[in-house]
Amino acid sequence: MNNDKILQVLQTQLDQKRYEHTLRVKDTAIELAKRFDVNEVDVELAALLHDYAKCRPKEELYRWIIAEQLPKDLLEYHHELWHGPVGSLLVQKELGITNQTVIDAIHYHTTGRPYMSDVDMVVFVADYIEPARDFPGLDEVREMAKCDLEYAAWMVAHKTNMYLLGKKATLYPDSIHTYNELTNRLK
Ligand code: DGI
Ligand code: FE
Ligand code: FE
Repeated sequence: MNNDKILQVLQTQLDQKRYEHTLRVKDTAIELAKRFDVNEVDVELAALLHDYAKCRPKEELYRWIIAEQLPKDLLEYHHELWHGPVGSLLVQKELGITNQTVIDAIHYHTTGRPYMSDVDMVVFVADYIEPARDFPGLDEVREMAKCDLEYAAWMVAHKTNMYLLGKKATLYPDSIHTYNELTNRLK
């Protein structure tokens, strides 16, 4: 399936707001891939598909997690965490995607994971810094993303976890493990 066809599919899967976010993440991710010499073909496909399941009803996401080989502990955490893992499954089932690097980057785009691949990190960072985002402290992440991909990914993990702690949300284990592993790497 070529990327034009994928854009057509995304128009049917996503609402307008999410579709436009996806296009911005794709452009940002390609820019990062060029800068840090990461496989642009994998990055483009992963960025295009990262929120593939985002607009599915949470009841459907729940059913996929129950029915398929996905981590069951997701169900004990906020449903916002479900669209990455389920999306990684549905792009295989519905679009025939077989590239494991792409599948993993979609799966882990919300929480990250320890030992993230370069493609994982590019999507993780691009999703956070795309031009329409407006989080506190975002400019320093955008600056870091001009020179150090690992450090920028650390900042995303740190800021996301701080934000969640600030509102007394629970942290999914992958979110904590991502932060710990990136912190150790940067020491
Ligand atoms: O899908 P997007 O909106 O483009 O972005 P995303 O997939 O990175 O994140 C969606 C939300 O998930 C975001 O508001 C932060 C939240 N999130 C990330 N890690 C955790 C989390 N929420 C909880 N409860 N626990 C986490 O560990
Ligand atoms: Fe997402
Ligand atoms: Fe996103």
